[in-house]
Amino acid sequence: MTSTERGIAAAEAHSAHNYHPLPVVVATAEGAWVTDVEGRRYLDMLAGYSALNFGHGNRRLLDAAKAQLERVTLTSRAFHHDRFADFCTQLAELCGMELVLPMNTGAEAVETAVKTARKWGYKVKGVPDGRAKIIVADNNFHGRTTTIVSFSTDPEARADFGPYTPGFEIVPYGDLAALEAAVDANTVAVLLEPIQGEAGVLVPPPGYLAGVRELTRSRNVLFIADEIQSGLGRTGRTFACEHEGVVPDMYVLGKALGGGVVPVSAVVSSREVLGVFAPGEHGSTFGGNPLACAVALEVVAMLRTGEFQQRAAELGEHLHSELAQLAAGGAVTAVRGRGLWAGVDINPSHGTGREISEQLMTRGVLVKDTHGSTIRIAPPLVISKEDLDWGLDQLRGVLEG
Ligand code: IF1
Repeated sequence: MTSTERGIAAAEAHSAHNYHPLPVVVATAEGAWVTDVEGRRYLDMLAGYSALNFGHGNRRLLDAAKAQLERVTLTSRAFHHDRFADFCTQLAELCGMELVLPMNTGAEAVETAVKTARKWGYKVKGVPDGRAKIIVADNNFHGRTTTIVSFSTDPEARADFGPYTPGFEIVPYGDLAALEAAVDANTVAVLLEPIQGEAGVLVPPPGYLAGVRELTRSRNVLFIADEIQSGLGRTGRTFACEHEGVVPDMYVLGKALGGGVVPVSAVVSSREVLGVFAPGEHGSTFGGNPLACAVALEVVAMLRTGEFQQRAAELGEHLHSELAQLAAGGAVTAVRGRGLWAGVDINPSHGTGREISEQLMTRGVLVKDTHGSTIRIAPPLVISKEDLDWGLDQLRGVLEG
């Protein structure tokens, strides 16, 4: 057996099979490249589903983490620590908001957003207790907790996990009329991904997000933007909402906020909204811990200059023009996305998304298929143009081979 086969067999022998990973065992990584246990190198065009926007082994993030490791890593929120105030202040400033509630994973931040919206509904809007409604979009992906999968439309994510949490209504993504019809006196929030990731990098129709913003403002409903995957530079702006000139009532952040070094997530909003919490009403053992704050502070500092956003915008233009040419050839039936983020629908005659991913892996490129024959492309924002072009050459080779 090769060391790859040994590694896979050992993993499969002692772990739940809730994933079907590609047959590659990564050992080290740097920038946009990973190296497997046999020394083979791969261009990483998934970037941890956009957690690794700043690349593997980002020197600034590792230095920030290493320095903090030697100082203090966890206090719990039972006490203050000396990185917390700066983290909250600087993240709130980056978002143009007033308050931060730090958590760890994206799903925890989404759950926090749901609890915040409900409590705001009861205490500020005056919705009768227990009657709060939150409107979500079909084909959403907001995480894997039982409440979050309660409003999923993906049978794979939802089946066999009931009984489901009530209080959610699903409307078609991009359909403003359907959303308007669904808003009623008990609606406390609309929760949307500004671009739907798992659904295949679906960009909503122009004007949709602005319409949601106007509708929610006029009906005293919170607009919650789940920017866990779309945010922090991926689309060429700090937030995907910016492409439509929209500022939501609440940002839900995760993934790249921890730079792929530590899990860091947060809900960022106004004092009116996040001010509904009193001590003891919500929390987390690790939420806002010193190590997380140290890394996230460095992420915020890197985003403040706009260089990563600019890079994603410029290289993204190139990515999408190259992919458009592939589409012209018929091997690709559709391309969607913004910045360094694309959903590529492969002509099924060339294989499923999984088969294309496997063929790309043999050529030294790592991507992840989503549903059916769609692959997503989301490299670290630090990828060089040469490496991006090399990766696209491998995709071209698989499709034309
Ligand atoms: C898996 C998908 C992507 C997210 C958005 C919240 C979360 C996610 C917009 C929850 C997480 C991850 C989860 C991971 C694969 C990946 C994923 F395929 F599941 F849907 F990216 F598209 N909001 N997405 O994208 O954040 O709790 O995971 O930190 O579950 O397989 P998390």
